Amino acid sequence: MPNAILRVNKVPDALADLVSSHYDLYEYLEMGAEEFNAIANDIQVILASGESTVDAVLINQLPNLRLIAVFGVGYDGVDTHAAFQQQIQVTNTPNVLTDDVADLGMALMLAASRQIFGAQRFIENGEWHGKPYKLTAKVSGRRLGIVGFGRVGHAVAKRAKGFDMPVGYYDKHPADDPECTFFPSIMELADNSDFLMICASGGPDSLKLINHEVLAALGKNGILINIARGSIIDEPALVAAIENGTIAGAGLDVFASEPDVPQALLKRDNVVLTPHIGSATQHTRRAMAELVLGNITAFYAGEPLLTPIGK
Ligand code: 8YV
Repeated sequence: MPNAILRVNKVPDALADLVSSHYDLYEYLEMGAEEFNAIANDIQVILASGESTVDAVLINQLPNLRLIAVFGVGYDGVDTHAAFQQQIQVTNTPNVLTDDVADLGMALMLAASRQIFGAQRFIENGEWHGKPYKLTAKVSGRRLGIVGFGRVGHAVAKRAKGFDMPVGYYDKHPADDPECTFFPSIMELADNSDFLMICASGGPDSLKLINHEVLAALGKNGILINIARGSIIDEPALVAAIENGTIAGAGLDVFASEPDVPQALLKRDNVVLTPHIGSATQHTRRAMAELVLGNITAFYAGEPLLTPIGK
């Protein structure tokens, strides 16, 4: 059986080039049904990204599939239940991107609260000649609430301590971290936070966790930051909260239906938007690519995978 790999979407070309120099790489999105059927039996590995959908329908069309290698830490698009049922392993790229994602979280928090982009537009529009920029909201020393206290959540908390911010968090279980306060519900966390930063995993368990009630609890001085998945926020509720002043602002790297961003969020001084760039530095994307290739190499060598997802 040849070493055939199916790229389902969005994995960087540099990684695809590396992979195709060692293995036969097929482009799922560029294939017609006839071509797909002709190679379906040869595919042992799927190469996916954090945003890819690898559902049971695709998995069940590939009888010799043994590995789904995800370029990203989030694997909410992969039907892991269907994969594990067929003895298919799944790998992701944890750790190597934690710093970048946490850095972006801090950048969004600072930029939204201090209105960095609004202030830049103010200069660019020539408005500084008439009046000073409006006063904004302080970051240092104010309360940060983190939703999802995993690797990225901890990295954000570590950075926030440098800003003298009291840190609270919500997760399924309290963590062993006496410097951060556990809140048993998101409502309580939101009620006790000036900034609410979403660092949780995507998927059905976190779907629309941040709804109208949570935004109301965050309140008119609160700022919401999302560096995780758009699915975690009820986006229409967020748009309404921004339009009505229910919250003070937002910093968003992820959206419910990327690359579409609600029109109502654009061009506001209190809303900072980035196009899902949490892990998108040259350094980290190289490390992620090496990890993906390492997992694929280990798979074909019959060795233990570097970063398998537990069943
Ligand atoms: C994407 C991500 O995987 O790690 C994740 O979960 O969302 C990102 O790093 C990346 O954009 C590649 O498509």
